[in-house]
Amino acid sequence: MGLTIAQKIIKAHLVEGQMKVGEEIALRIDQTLTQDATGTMAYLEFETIGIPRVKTERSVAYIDHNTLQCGFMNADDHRYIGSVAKKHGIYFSRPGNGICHQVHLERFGIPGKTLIGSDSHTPTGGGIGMLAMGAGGLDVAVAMGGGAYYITMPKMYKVNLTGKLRPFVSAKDVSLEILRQLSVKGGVGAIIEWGGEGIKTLSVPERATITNMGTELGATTSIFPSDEITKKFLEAEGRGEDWVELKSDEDAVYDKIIDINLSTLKPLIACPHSPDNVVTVESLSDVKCDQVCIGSCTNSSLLDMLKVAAMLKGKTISPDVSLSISPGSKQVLRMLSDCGALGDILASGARLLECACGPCIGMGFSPNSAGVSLRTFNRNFEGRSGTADGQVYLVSPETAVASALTGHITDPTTFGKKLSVSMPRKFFIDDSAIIEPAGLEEAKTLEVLRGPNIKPFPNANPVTDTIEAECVLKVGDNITTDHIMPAGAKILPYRSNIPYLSQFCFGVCDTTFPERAKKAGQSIIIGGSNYGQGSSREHAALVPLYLGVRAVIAKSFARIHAANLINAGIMPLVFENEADYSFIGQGSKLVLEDVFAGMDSGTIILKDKKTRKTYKLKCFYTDRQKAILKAGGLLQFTKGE
Ligand code: MIC
Ligand code: SF4
Repeated sequence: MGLTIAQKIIKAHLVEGQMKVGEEIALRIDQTLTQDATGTMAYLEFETIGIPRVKTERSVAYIDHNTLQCGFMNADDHRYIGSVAKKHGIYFSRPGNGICHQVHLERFGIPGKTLIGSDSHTPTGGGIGMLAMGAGGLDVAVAMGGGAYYITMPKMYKVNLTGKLRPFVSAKDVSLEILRQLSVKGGVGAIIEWGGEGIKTLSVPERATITNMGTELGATTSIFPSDEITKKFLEAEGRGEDWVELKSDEDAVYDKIIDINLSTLKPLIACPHSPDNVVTVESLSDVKCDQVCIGSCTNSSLLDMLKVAAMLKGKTISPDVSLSISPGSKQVLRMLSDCGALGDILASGARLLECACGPCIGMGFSPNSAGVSLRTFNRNFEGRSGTADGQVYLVSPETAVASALTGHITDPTTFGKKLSVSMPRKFFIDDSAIIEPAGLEEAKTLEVLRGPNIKPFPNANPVTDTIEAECVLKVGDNITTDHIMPAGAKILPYRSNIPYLSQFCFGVCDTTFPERAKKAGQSIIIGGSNYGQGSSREHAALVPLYLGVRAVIAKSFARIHAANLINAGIMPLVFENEADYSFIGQGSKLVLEDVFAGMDSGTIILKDKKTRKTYKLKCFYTDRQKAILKAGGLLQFTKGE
């Protein structure tokens, strides 16, 4: 039987397990990336593991999420990451150099290699044929130390593209179409391979937009073949020698095949507050916009920005709209500036922001109260923009510009004549903001610089055979890590300070949660389906751990968050009978009985002390995961090995 592209890469990197869907497999990791918001924690964990030099082929530390440096906290954390990187063999991409996924694609990504990153949009690398996955910081720390990365062997889905996108319909619309079809849960447990004749019409940045948003489907990752188009892209980056061809076998078998005809797609838009809440742009043409933001790791490539500039050229944006542009990297900004396109953007009345995540993670540019914000980003979860009642819609750069010009949501296909924008044959290469690690001898003499913002980790809490705890919070379906541990300008500077962060835990759902959890001592959270979707931030597990959460019982979990809970020593448990969800209320006093035997049998019994009713909970822990939970988390487990 033939293999898919992902199966081929998995096979070449398999260090443990069998490639059978649903079984745990361990992979050798070639490359890692971190960003600042998850990076401090990941490097503190790496230091605790105590390996002097990274064992990967390439590890890169990016600073892109929080570059504002308001106060010492952020600046100290950046200095810490820079110094730890230099000492331990990690490349350091300085603040301003760009968004990790964009820069990694440009300067470091290699087809056929495995990459894990402490950021959920790491699958962007699938645009050049990498097996690139988002992971918790601790998993990245272990991989930097040469340890394997454990995942459940995914199913294989294939999307067959035919036809060609019409003018003003773009790769983002392809992402929104697949989200419309599959929903934010549709990719869970699967790797999505993109193929068919239609992919020949898509450049690397367009492919990367699509793999980037595969994250919103809950997929383990997404991948394109590495073909002539990939080769040209790498050559244009001066890295032609990194190219290898990658394609699936003719007789590869897929668990699901989806057909999309690019020629029939219309501009689409995801309405508040979920990326799968998708309708056509034309159906919302009477909605006024207050703000438009163009950028993020989804849509900040040079190609995107050149299209934006071409549409804005000679025009002025609506006086009622505030437009921000964040190019994805210094390379993009420099090339925009050199060819004059930046001038066209600025002359339209747009504001230029730094080459960073910026508004995407609520670092400024929050909309006005109840304001309508159109964003070329990948997430529109409630409150993420920094404005609690902000109405965020996700769109393509083309729809964003058309709407910024008219002041209301506008289908860009009504815009007029076709744009003539193409990829350059050579990119401008300037790696001056990437600092190489020190050599072995120098590294020994270097000191790691720590600021007072770095506070100790929460104490490990090994799983015990009986756990008595109160249900302190009950939430519904699709709870995101932005609900559990919000980000934004006020909170992000404290990503190295779990006690401080804890005051904001679940703030979007219930501001009284932190106090109640502390008072309860030990607690349990009840969730609906797809609990913990969204980001890879391990803070969404470490902070609940700090507040005394021992288990989360849900209808189902998102992949990275379930792994982060186990890594933190918190048990993710699933209702055997989903209907039981409705019988447990906030305030219930609960007992998990015979936990160790239950971990082995796969069923743990939950008892409600008041009603004396019992419920069956499923747990699918591997031996390794059981050992991690009994050790009180992956860090303790790894140190004790
Ligand atoms: C996000 O887009 O939600 C983030 C911010 O990039 C996160 C990482 C984080 O919370 O630091 C992600 O996607 O993993
Ligand atoms: Fe940054 Fe937004 Fe991409 Fe996350 S989704 S990496 S915050 S640009």
